[in-house]
Amino acid sequence: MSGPPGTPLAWRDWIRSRGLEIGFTSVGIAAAREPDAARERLLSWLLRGDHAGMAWMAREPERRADPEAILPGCRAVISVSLQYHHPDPVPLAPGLPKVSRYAWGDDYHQVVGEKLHALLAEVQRLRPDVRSRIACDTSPVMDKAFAAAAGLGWIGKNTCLIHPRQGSWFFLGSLFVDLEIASDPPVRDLCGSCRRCLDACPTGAFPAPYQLDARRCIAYWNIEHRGDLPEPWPAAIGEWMVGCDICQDVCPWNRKALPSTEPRFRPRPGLADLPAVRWLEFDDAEIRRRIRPTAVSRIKPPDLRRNARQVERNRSANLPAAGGEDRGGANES
Ligand code: B12
Ligand code: SF4
Ligand code: SF4
Repeated sequence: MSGPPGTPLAWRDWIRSRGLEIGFTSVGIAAAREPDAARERLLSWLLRGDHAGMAWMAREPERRADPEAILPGCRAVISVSLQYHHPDPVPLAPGLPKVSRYAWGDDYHQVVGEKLHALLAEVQRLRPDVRSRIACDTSPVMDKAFAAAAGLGWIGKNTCLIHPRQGSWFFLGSLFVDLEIASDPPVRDLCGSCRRCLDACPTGAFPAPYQLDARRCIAYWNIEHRGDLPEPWPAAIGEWMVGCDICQDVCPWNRKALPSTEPRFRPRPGLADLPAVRWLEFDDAEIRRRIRPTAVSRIKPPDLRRNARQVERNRSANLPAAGGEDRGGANES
């Protein structure tokens, strides 16, 4: 192209096609204003204490949905998604601890972050004066609310962003810019009367549709909580060593979810394919070496060992009584 696109609409088309070339699954644009009711919902979530021990979620909550606070002079939010779904059966083999799909490959902060920098470089090649702020779960920004406003999907009753063709196995990132770009229309909520996720959650983490109480979520306890697990969580995590996928596994929109084309999200050997007892044999340095390139590195080595030990106990406790099928239920012991 000889010069930069001449209109906000032309910028949108140009940015979308550059983003798709860089490898994003979807690229959408949200107007530079607070997504509808996002701030109110975040404040009520915090007031109820649904953020559990994630004190960092309560820091500057009014900034998280405010583009002007995130980037003074912001004129558009470029929202991106990157599919991580690899329909590989390895981590589902019998006897292995359960590791959520999002953690099978390389760390998404790194992969999505690199691609966002590449997209920004493309924009700045044509308009070097464009100011920006990049976010991918790395700063206080409501990635889902902006992605919903940018038409990348709808926030489902399980509180994940869902796309009609991609399902919900994707990561999100946001690029705030002071460039005028035409925005995309939102996608309508297609949950309808379905309530599979609400009924399938083994620990009752959804007090209501579209509302997640992290105090009752396995993914909170085995990823975010430091130190011993309080009762009833040792048994309630079931066989989940890292995160939990149940409320997405049951979602009908994930039945035909697109496979990921990102090679770095392929399951890494020596991680989700290891029996839980192996993690108990490793010292901190060896655990760090194995998890450093992945999103599991959010979990400290002693806490990963804690999870592995508990998963092993839950598995042995479950084998004779429940035929090994009653996985992850609360208060089993
Ligand atoms: C804190 C956090 C968690 C917490 C809390 C989860 C949560 N739902 O809030 C815990 C540790 C439990 C968690 C778990 C997971 N997380 Co997380 N997490 C985040 C983080 C850092 C902030 C999310 C947030 O702002 N929560 C606060 C609440 C208020 O916001 P909310 O979820 O948008 O919820 C409100 C809306 O749903 C709203 N709402 C929206 N529409 C509607 C409509 C109606 C009618 C109503 C009434 C309400 C409503 O009401 C809710 C308030 O109650 C984001 C990254 C980021 N910076 O945004 C990643 C993020 C949400 N997580 C992500 C992932 C992948 C996961 C896991 C799948 C990992 C795993 N396998 O273990 C699970 C999924 C669990 C689940 N069902 O959500 C992805 C989600 C991608 C996607 N497709 O949606 C994100 C976006 C990271 C990323 N950059 O890709 N996570
Ligand atoms: S991630 Fe697991 S525990 Fe958390 S809400 Fe979903 S099904 Fe429930
Ligand atoms: S399982 Fe059903 S209710 Fe839950 S998010 Fe998926 S479509 Fe919506």
